[in-house]
Amino acid sequence: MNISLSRYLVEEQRAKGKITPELRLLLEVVARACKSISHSVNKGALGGVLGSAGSENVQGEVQKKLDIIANEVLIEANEWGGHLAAMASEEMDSIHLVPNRYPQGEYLLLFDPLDGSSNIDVNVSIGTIFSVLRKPEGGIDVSEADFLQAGQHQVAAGYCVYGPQTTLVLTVGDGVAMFTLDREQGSFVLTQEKISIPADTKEFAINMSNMRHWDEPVQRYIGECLQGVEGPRGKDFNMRWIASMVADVHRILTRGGVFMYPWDKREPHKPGKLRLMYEANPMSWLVEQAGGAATNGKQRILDIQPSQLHERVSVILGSKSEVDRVTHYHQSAQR
Ligand code: P6P
Repeated sequence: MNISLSRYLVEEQRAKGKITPELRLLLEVVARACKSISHSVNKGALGGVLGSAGSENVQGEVQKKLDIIANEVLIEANEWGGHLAAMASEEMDSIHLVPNRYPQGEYLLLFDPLDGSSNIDVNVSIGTIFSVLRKPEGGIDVSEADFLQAGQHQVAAGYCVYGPQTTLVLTVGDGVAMFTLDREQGSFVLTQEKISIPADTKEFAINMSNMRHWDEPVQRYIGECLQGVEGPRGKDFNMRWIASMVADVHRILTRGGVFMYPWDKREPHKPGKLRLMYEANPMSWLVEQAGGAATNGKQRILDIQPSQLHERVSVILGSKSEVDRVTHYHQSAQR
């Protein structure tokens, strides 16, 4: 018998008390927004939604039409429910307060509305990433500072991958569950729970074109993988790089692997390319909840105390023994 997202959330609340009615409403609204985004994405050229919007986001990146559509869908879906105090998005410079005409809730929602935008026009999987924090006690108006909480304080995190299937992947701190969109019913159906990432793997995901710019520990790790069975690892490795974090992380949650977007010397002042608050933190919690690990090479990503809403971070996540090895190489290089 099919278990819907709503039933899963109600039964999680009954069993573990981790999902207040407001959090359940929040997650159901986000899931409904992802269904709507999936519908627009799947239309592609037929919906006139491909190509650039002719504008730039806070990161100085060209915005695709679908980036803006996805952002607007998430904002509109989450304003009226009374479960949220404010939202933050990769596509918006500053936080978005819930308008005064609606009641304010106790949660903060952060999202990358459409991650992997460079893949939109070439029909490769993309996705929405979201993270939920609790608004700090006290204080009347929400400020950006209220969002600057380490990833370990998340109360929910997940993503929706728009690929051959539209799959919602979610954790509230009690393991990772996957829901596949049943388009006839128009609902997300539980298709896997208690996801577990194999500790060992033979598959790494990194953009090899940046190899000459990496720091020594990453050069060492990837160099050893490339030496294969004759090298120090004693086995051959495979490589995947979809250039869509949601798709690469989904593969790792499904069959293991290690994903790396490390610091490199192209822009030495930036700690990495990926954003901490709404890409690395939600993905790191999901990976840890599935038995994997996630560091920036030096420390656990979920322990990083953010200082800016859009700050970037170096990301190494996935199968625990591989992440531990890369982190060990960084630590011995530091010594
Ligand atoms: P590159 C997509 O733009 C993204 O933020 C991640 O989803 C992805 O892993 C990475 O950037 C791809 O970066 O430099 O390989 O294009």
